[in-house]
Amino acid sequence: MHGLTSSVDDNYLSDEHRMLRDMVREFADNEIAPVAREFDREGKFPWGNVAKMAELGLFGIPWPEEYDGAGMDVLASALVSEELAKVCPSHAITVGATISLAASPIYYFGNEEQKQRYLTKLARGEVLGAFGLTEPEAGSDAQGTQTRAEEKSDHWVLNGTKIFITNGGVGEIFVATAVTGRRSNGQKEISSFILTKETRDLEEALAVGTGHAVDLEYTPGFTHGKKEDKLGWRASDTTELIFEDAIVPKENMLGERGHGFKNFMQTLDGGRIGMAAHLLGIAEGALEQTLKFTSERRQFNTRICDFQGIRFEIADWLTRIEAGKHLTYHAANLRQAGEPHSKEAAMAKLYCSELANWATVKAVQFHGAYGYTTEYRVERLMRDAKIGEIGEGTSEVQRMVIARHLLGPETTPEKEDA
Ligand code: COS
Repeated sequence: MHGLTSSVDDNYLSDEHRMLRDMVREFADNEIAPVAREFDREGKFPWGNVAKMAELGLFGIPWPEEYDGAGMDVLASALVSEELAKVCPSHAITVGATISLAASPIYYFGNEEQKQRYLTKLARGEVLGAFGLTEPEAGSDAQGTQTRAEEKSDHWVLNGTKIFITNGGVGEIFVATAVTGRRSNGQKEISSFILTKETRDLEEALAVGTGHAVDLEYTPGFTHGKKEDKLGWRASDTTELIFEDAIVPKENMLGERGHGFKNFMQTLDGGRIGMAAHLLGIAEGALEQTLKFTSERRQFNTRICDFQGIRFEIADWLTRIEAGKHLTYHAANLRQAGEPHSKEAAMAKLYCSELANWATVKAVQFHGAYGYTTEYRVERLMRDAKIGEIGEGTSEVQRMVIARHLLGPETTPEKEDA
């Protein structure tokens, strides 16, 4: 943290990690902090900074150099999310969703040709990407997907709608799930596909030289829907994805037929680590702002950070941040090592989402009426924190995942009868 050191960092971070962290920190302070409030207020997508982040190589951090990445690791990618989210969670999720949700399934489940064609573009930040899982009838129950893919001789025809998709309008490369048939046990057979479309903001993308690839063949029948007007993450782009007889070539199936659900669950295991880091960053950003404010603000002729009521809360805050770091960095290292990490990712995400929400409410409280105005960053961080308990699996879903590791699947009377 600015002005504070964490011994947790000493345990986990290499010199390369520290250099990356410091570089992103400097970029966020110099380039993002001055404009974050305006982009939030206007709900405007920060194309100029996206181009700068692409130039810094932030979109390719965990991918091998052969795919135009930086050849670093999952922890490095988490550090990028953490540093960006301290200053502007909207910027952080724009990068995070491209890495964890679009590039990641292509890296882990794609064939060589798909990696060369799509992953390289995402890794360079040449275009943004997204992941289509959630549907009107498939939120927490991700297997409830109703998007269908019908097999033809040399292509698939997709019909359906995905909702609440980060980077949905601005992105060009997407991975999405669809039902391709029935399994022998009668359950839906879910597969995943790579689809492409032109960015909605073509003019802005061309102006900054990022966000549009001239050599992508777009998927006919695939478009984005309405842009959501949100409580937080206001400078990030959230839209529907619409497939109307979308024609996807056979070679764009991602991974094996019928493995789409599992592949997406594994993708979300990684996404949850990125989100944990993001939420940790929000809690740290809110603490930094609060330390600054409470050591300058005086009441009753005393710096307000000298009141015990504030000191004790700040002590808890720092303690929780250190605990959140252990959970998050540990989960990142397990994923990097190819070890099981669903439970650890869920724990990190659950813990850090509750931490970010607790911390930002405290931050606003300790800023008093100032904290309730848009002049101070903490009100934006408080609004941005809320999605942490909802997106990439609600806190209830994280608890389901963690409990299943201890207790196995839930049995209900209907399931026992069946
Ligand atoms: N990695 C690999 N495989 C996994 C997995 C994981 N993390 N989680 C589940 N699976 C597999 C299971 O092993 C099971 O395989 P078999 O059919 O071979 O037995 C299959 O997937 C179905 O698993 P399960 O029965 O646990 O699925 P459920 O329908 O009960 O759903 C939850 C599990 C609720 C955890 C899942 O639907 C979920 O994560 N929902 C939230 C979705 C979400 O986060 N959405 C936000 C998207 S915003 S980017």
